[in-house]
Amino acid sequence: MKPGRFITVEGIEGVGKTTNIRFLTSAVEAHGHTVLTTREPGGTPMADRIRELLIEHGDEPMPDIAELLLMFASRALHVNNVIQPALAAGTWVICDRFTDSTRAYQGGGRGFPQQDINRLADWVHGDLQPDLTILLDAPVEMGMRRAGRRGEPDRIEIERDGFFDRVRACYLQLAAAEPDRFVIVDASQDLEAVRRAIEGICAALCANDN
Ligand code: Z5A
Repeated sequence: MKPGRFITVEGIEGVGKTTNIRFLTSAVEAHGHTVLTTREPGGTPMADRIRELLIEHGDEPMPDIAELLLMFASRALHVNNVIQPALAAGTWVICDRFTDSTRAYQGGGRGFPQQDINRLADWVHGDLQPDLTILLDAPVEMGMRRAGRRGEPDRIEIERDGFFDRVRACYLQLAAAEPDRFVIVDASQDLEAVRRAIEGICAALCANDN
C-alpha cells in the first residue's frame, strides 16, 4: 500500500485556512485520492479536550511552557491515533495547522528558542514531516478583520503588542528556510484567486505523485 501524502495549511488567524482547506480537499479528491481533513490543536477526542484548555479563558493562568507542552501533548495523540494510521492506509491527510504553528506562535510569538521546539518535534513525531505546507499569508490587520466577524476572541486571539506580527514574520522565515516544503499563497487576494492558486498547487503535487 502506497502511503498517503501529508499536507499542512498554516497562517495567522483569519487568513482563510478553514475556507481553503475545503477547496484543497475537493481538488485532491478530484485526483482520485481519499482525504482525511483534521486540525490542531485537537483532532482526536482527548486532543479536542486539550484544545479547549488551550483556547478557553480559564480562571487559572496558563504559563507559556504549559501552553507549549499542551500543544505537543495534543499533537502526540493526533499523530499516533489519527494521522499515522491514515497515512499508512493510503489516505491523504490535510491538517489545519501542525508543528509550524508551534514554531510561529510559541517560538516567534512567545519567544521559545526554535531549537527547543525542534527537539520536542523530533521526540513527538521525528519520522513524520509534512510533504507540503501551504502558508496562507496576509497582513495581520486583514486576518484580524476577517476573523473578527466571527465573534468573541479566544485566549490566544486576544494577544497584542506585535504578537501576531512576530508570528507572521516567523512563518515567512520558516518558509524561506525550507522552500522545497513550503508554498506561500497571497491570501490577501480575493477568494477566487486564492482558490485558483490552491488548485494549481494541488495539480502540481498530484502530477508528481503519479
Ligand atoms: N496554536 C498555537 O499557538 N500553536 C500551535 O501549535 C497550534 C495552534 C497548532 C487555534 O487555532 C489557536 O491555536 C490559534 C493558533 C494556536 N490561535 N490564534 N490566533 P485555529 O486554527 O482553530 O484558529 P484560527 O487560526 O484563529 O483559525 P481561524 O480564525 O478560523 O482562521 P482561518 O481558518 O484561517 O480563517 P477562515 O475561517 O477560513 O476565514 C475567516 C473569514 O474570512 C471567513 O469569513 C472567510 O469567509 C473569510 N475569508 C477567508 N479568505 C478570504 C479571502 N481571500 N477574501 C475574503 N474573505 C475571506
